[in-house]
Amino acid sequence: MSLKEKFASKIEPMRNEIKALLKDHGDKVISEVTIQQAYGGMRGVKCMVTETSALDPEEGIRFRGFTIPELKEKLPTAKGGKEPLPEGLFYLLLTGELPTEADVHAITAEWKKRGKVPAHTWATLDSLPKDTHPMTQFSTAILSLQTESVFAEKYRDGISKTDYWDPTFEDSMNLIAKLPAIAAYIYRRTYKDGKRIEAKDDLDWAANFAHMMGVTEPNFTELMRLYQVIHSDHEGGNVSAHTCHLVGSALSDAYYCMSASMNGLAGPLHGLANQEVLRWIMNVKEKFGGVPNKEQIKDFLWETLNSGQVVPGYGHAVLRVTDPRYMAQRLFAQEHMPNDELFQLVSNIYEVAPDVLREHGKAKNPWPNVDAHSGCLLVHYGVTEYDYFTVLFGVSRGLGVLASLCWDRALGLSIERPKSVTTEWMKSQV
Ligand code: CMX
Repeated sequence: MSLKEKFASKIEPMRNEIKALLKDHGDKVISEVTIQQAYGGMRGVKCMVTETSALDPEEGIRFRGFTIPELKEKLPTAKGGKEPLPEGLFYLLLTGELPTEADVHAITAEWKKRGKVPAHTWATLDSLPKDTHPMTQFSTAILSLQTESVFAEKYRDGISKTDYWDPTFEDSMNLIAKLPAIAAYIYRRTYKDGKRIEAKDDLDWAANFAHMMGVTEPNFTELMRLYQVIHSDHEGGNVSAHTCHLVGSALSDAYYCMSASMNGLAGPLHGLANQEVLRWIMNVKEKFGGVPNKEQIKDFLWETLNSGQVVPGYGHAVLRVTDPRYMAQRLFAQEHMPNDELFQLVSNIYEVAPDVLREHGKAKNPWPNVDAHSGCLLVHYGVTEYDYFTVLFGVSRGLGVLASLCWDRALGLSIERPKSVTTEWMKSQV
């Protein structure tokens, strides 16, 4: 059964399940909202549904019920490789089932077939100054692809609401297929010779991404597979996922949604934190004229906090433990680059920063998140241009937010329109 057929087979039972839930228990109260939450980013308010993954504060992320170590064990890998293939993760996110090797190969082939980027997207990128931030380039290129939207065309022609999922699936598959080539070209034009490297027929999606970036070290290819899996999804309330869902709720197509999602990921409190971590590390090295010792790291952490800045890569809105995505990357480093100078520095920061943040007393979670670790792995393989790092995150995030968008349309979720109130109204309540 193809991925599309499998997804289609899941829709009707899920619709019926939700219909029954709403009929029998639609009035059940699942969350209350305080004034603090209304001003404080709605933290903890349960008011949206995302099927693809769930985040437990004490345990971390589960993708359709599976932890990262479980995914590493259960998802198909490339021949000779050990890391899970992102194709398999996408299958899991979309269908809720683990794929077979054949399912994964079929997706690799499908994305290859859909991977050709139209000339006007290359021209759009070429029209931007080379020093345009890579995330601006990425979001702009994705938006330029909106000309290809099957959903927009079908909607214009008059499609039934029950069929929205079909062109949304087509748009999502077409877009995911093109993301690596676009992201790789942004890397080539911003930092390298500006020439595009064509995809190879015998490579999987993440391996082709590495190849098109021009980074051929086999362990980097493995890193890319792992990286693309673990950055994909973090339940629905984070800025990039929520933005995709919100924009999609107006029936904007997958290209509008994904471009908007990437604009949210580009914020320094969200995905851009991975570049900020590296910038912070370079600053600390520069200040102390080399690799700093733990005392010097501690001093620099305090200097950062006392100047009113956040320590990038630490803290989280939901997590209250070390991010399992951090741990997955740490394990990769321990296996492949135990003596790497930057990895050791990242490890030393890990030993010092939680105590400093606890003493500082503001952050509810003093532990590192995913972004604290990714940069040192990339630099090890020569991808040193840290302003680019969030694009790598963005390609991966596409897998999660677009799988969710397909479900949003399959379930016919409503246009999002929460009620806002004024401070005057708030005051009238107390
Ligand atoms: N350094 C300094 N202060 C921090 C902090 C950090 N790493 N993390 C939280 N705080 C501060 C907050 O800014 C907040 O201060 P105010 O009361 O002055 O507003 C206070 O501690 C309480 O915040 P919180 O409830 O613990 O955290 P939030 O849910 O508000 O924010 C996050 C979460 C991730 C934005 C925050 O921890 C942060 O800014 N971290 C650094 C940036 C970062 O690494 N972002 C990446 C997150 C992962 C991702 O999305 O990619």
